[in-house]
Amino acid sequence: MNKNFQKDIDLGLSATNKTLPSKYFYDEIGDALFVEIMKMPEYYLTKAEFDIFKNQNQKLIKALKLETTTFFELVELGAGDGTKTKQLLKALDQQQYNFDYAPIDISEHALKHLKASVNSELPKVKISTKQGDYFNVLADLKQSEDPIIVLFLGSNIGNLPDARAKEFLQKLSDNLKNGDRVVLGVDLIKPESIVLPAYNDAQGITKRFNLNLLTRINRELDANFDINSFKHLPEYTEKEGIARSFLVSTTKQTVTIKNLNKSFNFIEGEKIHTETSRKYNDQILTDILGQSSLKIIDRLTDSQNLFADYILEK
Ligand code: AVJ
Repeated sequence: MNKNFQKDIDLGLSATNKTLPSKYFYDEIGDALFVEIMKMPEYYLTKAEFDIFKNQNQKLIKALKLETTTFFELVELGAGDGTKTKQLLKALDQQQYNFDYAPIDISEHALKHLKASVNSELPKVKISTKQGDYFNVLADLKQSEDPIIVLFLGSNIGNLPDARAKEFLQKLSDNLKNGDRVVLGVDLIKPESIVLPAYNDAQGITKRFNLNLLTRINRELDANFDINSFKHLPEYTEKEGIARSFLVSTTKQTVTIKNLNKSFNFIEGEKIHTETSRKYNDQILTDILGQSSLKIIDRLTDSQNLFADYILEK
């Protein structure tokens, strides 16, 4: 784990255009900051998708054609705290659907929490948490005859460049049977005046989230990044539909990472690309689905048309 971290940081900072993988935001502090991000007034994504799961769960159940099943496996990739999903679970439970809820996460801690909260709030729902790699777990589930419904929410796919998102969906499709369905939550392309504040909030929480990556490198790789000489810079154009976050060196400086036995030079104004958050429309998603056998069969949006949950079928 730490070896991969070391290697990825070295690779990213050695590149001509410096970059660091966004997956490393999520240490204990990063997890807590992301919870704060989801509560920020500017961060519309979570609220919009919650609106869909709270107010349109009947439509969602219809779109997923669940009435025709006697039993299904409801698998969630990267479930987090399950706030949105619990709205759907509640509706399914009230209507006496027969299903297993199987959240998959790499964090044992997150799964333990989720299990406890589902058990107490929805005691009749059968939950079997699975820790590990998404695709290994899906490959196991595929062995059974039961239909699988996969939830991949929160526009988490947006962190992947299009080519990688394509590979991800292809791999997901490979691990499903014909007729299995996917709920893919994505943020929609919209004006800069709405997107940019979501990544540049007034309280500076996103700035702390971004800078925490350097704090983490300092701690885990014995480095000496001066947090005060880097600033948070988000960018977005509606034409491209991709938000990007950078850390910008405000001065000419050298940073030493002892665990790598290396120093990295920064010129004044030099950027480190730390995150890509892609926004979608039908065309872009269709292109990304490409040759995979997943087809769009429906699409639900929140009342303000900010966010979409696409229903895909293999
Ligand atoms: C969890 C990947 C969907 O890209 O909007 C929030 C992460 N980064 N603020 C996003 C994030 C900065 C978020 N995703």
